[in-house]
Amino acid sequence: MVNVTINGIAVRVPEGTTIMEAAAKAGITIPSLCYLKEINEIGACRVCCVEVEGESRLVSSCNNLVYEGMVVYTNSPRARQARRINVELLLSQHDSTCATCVRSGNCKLQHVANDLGILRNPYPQDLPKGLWTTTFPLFRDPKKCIKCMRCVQYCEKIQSLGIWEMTGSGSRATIDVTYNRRIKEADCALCGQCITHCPVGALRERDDTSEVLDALADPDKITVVQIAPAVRAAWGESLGLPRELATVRRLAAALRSMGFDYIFDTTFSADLTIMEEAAEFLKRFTAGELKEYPMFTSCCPGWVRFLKSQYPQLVPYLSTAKSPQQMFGAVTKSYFAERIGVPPEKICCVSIMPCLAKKAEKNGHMYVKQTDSIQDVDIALTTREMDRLIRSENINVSSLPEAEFDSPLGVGSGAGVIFGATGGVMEAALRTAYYSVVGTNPSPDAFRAVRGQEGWREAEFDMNGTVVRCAVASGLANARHLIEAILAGQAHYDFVEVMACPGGCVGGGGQPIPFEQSEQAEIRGELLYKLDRLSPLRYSHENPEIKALYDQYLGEPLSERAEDLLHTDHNS
Ligand code: HC1
Ligand code: SF4
Repeated sequence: MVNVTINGIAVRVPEGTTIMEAAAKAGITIPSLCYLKEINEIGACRVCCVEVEGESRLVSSCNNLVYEGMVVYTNSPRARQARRINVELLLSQHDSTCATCVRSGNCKLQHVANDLGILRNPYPQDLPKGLWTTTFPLFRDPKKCIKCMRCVQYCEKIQSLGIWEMTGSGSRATIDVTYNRRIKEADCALCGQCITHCPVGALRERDDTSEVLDALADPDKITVVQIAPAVRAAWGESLGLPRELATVRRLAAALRSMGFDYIFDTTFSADLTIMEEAAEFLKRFTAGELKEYPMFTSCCPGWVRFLKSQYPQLVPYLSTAKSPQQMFGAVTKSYFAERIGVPPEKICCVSIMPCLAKKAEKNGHMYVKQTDSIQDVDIALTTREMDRLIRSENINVSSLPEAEFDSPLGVGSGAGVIFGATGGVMEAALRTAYYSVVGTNPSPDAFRAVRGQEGWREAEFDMNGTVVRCAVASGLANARHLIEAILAGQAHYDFVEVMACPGGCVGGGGQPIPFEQSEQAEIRGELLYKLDRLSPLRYSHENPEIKALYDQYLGEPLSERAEDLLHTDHNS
């Protein structure tokens, strides 16, 4: 332990503690812009600089460790002045048009500048030229970038893709796509994590909210909206709603007051995915097709993009099941369209997803029937875009009574809900696979060994004397480690779930951005597990609306019609 004094307060902290952490222990907050614990500790922004007695230069507090007897002043005149100048210089290269910025109110630079009382900048503005005009779902505004390096480090260290790098030098230094590529030519998985870790508005999703408003205003369109499992765990955060008020039924009420004709739950089609994916797994497993490599889940489009670009030789091992988002669209524009007696072209299918990659997934060879050209899903919004729509419509959500989902695509099981947390797809699939093999339900928590936050977990389960070896990974660097081990023959599995975002969809790149950047995935995931525990339905195969869909329309999992509507060819 070491003893230090910060602003006159004595603290005792373990060796290896940074000045910033020691200050926090003393109840003193040191502002910062670039710092991300264990990911970006480079002191690039110089906002966290402090004065240390006996040192001639100011030091950055995020990456300098305390030592015995250290005396620190976080707000000495020198430290305060340097912090202010550093922020003013950043502002001189930042397009501070806050009123039209998607991150206004949730921007660290805005916050720090305001806290420092910077009301006028003495330095002339010198903004970089060029604006990205692209339809790619990820959008970058160089005029807002503060070169903090968070996106560079996150994409490199946590997602192992290294899409961003620092280019240019001096005042012309900026962040751009590596190897001089354009973003759509790079191997970006569209996980969106660089957006959620950007402290300002330099990175954002393509905004598709006006398309939704157009569809809602079109009298010839029937608007059908689906809400993804993970959205219910986070949507209220950026609206300032307490968790007990931010229920999925209150969100359904908000969407209804916006004018959607039908409000459904992607949890329904998560159950459908389980029916198809569990059947596919058992078929491939018993046919001996998985002796060399396992079957991989296919519902996370960030992961599918990653596998296609990094390990194309493993694409045949992806489940052919479409994701719940796409299955929902396919069922809406076939079974449901027939039930309400309208042609599928009249339906506009909107999805609310915690994810950016869903915007690309819906455009990638995802047609209702494999032979036609009607897209399953028309518009995919992130949770953040949906929150913005709610705000722009001035909906006072907390005063809305909860609303029910519509039928027949509105009932989901607890197994479908946990899709949104890492390990949830595996657990849900095993509940149904076990039932198919053994003929009775397992305990709903029989497969809880796949839960948790470690980036790569494994478990073995016995099904009527047959051992099924499972692994779960979240975060693409973890997925890469797992795949390298499989390819090297060091790891052997039958069934593997991968989610691109750490913690699964609850931590998705389209979710509300927590102001302090403390990761929210674990807390949100716990909420989904609680909803599963409380659900009267814990098995996808017991969902009455799923049973009716098979009885009335699909026949059985992997039937010809199910293959046509619910499966895809990942090579097309
Ligand atoms: Fe996900 Fe999925 S779990 S991919 O995170 O399989 O986005 O929530 O909707 O499609 O169900 C996302 C979440 C989501 C799909 C499901
Ligand atoms: Fe990297 Fe994900 Fe950002 Fe793409 S979206 S650049 S993969 S962090």
